Amino acid sequence: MSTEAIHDDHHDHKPSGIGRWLFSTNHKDIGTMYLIFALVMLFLGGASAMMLRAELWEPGLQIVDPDTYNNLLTNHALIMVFGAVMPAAAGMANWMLPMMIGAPDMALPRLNNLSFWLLPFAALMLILSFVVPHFGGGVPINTGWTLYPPLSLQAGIGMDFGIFTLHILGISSIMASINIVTTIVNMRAPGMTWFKLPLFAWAWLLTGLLLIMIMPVLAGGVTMLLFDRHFGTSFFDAAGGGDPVLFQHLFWFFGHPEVYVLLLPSIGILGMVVPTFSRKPLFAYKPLVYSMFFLTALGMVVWAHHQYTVGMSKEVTTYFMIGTILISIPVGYMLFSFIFTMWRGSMTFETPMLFAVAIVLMFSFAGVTGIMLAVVPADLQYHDTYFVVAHFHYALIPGALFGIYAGVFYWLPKWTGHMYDERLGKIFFWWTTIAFNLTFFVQHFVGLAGMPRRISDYSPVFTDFNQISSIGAFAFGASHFLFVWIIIKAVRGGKRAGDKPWDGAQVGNAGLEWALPSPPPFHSFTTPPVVK
Ligand code: CU1
Repeated sequence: MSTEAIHDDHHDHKPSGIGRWLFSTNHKDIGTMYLIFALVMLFLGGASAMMLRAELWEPGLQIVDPDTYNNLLTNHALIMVFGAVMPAAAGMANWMLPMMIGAPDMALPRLNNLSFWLLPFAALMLILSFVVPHFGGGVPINTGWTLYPPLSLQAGIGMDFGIFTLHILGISSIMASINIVTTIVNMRAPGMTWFKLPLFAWAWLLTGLLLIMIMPVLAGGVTMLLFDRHFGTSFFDAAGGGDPVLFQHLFWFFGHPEVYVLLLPSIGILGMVVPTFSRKPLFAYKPLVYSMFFLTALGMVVWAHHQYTVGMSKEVTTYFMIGTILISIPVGYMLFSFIFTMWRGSMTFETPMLFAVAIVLMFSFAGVTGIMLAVVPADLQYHDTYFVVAHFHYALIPGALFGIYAGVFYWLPKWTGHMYDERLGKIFFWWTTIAFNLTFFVQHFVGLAGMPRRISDYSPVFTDFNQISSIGAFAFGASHFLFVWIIIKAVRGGKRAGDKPWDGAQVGNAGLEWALPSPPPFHSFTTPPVVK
């Protein structure tokens, strides 16, 4: 089908009212729905985190029992990973990718609709998994997002709802990934060769491929869990000759690359934001793309660094240790690439750039604690302590969430046609950044001092630091009302955004706001460049 034909097809079919959204095959509408869904889930996941931090305000149990605490903790993780970060990144992919590569829409628009509309059902299932145990459904999901047996074999019916939630999410992610990969491979405008792709497109190509490789493994793992629970198998049940450690391998074969699924789209966003606000092309674009490939490939083969304590052989743990430490090479490369892009640039510090600079600093810090955790004898000490919690929140909040915020502020003018309130944006940046550091920095210390994670109570010696952490968390949560207000304000009005809202310099024929070594494609928002 030619490009024109696809175009016509879309103009023929234009439902109005609620139908516009229910039956939408338009990448911008679906992108908007993904982003709104992600925002709602961010508040739900945030609310569970607030309850955890309230419970941890002082020693002793105040507001929830231990099982409910662990259920909230599981929900917090699942909602943030699958409900907030992934859909937000998918929403940005939907909005921006077709325009970046010069395509009229996504390659598979109807599949796109289905990928999105599965999500509300997954969310409903997850909410049911939380509610049902309180109506005689047995023990809730008290395992954390890792769902390790034997605990997950003993939980009540809530666990089955949780497993179905993951099945639906998995189907949705795989379909969305197939769509994104197909779009990037097949729908590029003439002249948009591989090494002219914006970094965001590269990031999503690799993210999509990763998801296609890992989601089926998680689906298989939780299906085996379901069979152990109801159909008399014993894959993971030692009493029947099974092995619970097998589940850990299956889970982390998915789980470690999943971290990169969360990080890569945000790295792609940095690849757009940093050149624009430095008014220089991306430093070493090609090696940066290669290092993303290296990161993706290496990320597939280091999973067992999450399970050093289960008694694997010395040779195996050494392999996983060395593999994990090697990952600091591509990650370090990316960060230096962004630093050298900024180097001697005409930098300005609007909200997206503030987030970008903060990400480079705070994510590097997570890299350092990551190397500490990769070292086997050290990890045996840190395992299951708050040090791990502090580490991955420094990786994921700057690395994934702040990257998404950078993207939201960067593209809000293109999405809404209005400039957001820059003053409020800057307040939001400083508020979240300070609150985030307040919450998680101290957790390194309680962790090193031995405070275990995933436990609703703690020794009184940890009270002070936990209260600092809770104050930070409440401030972090509260800052998001400002975030929503900034977005609402920009949607409703404000200064009109021009073709190039950020005054990104023109380098040759390339607008830096697309951070391309090539001209922006014709389907973009920007005025088409002069064709030679
Ligand atoms: Cu990992």
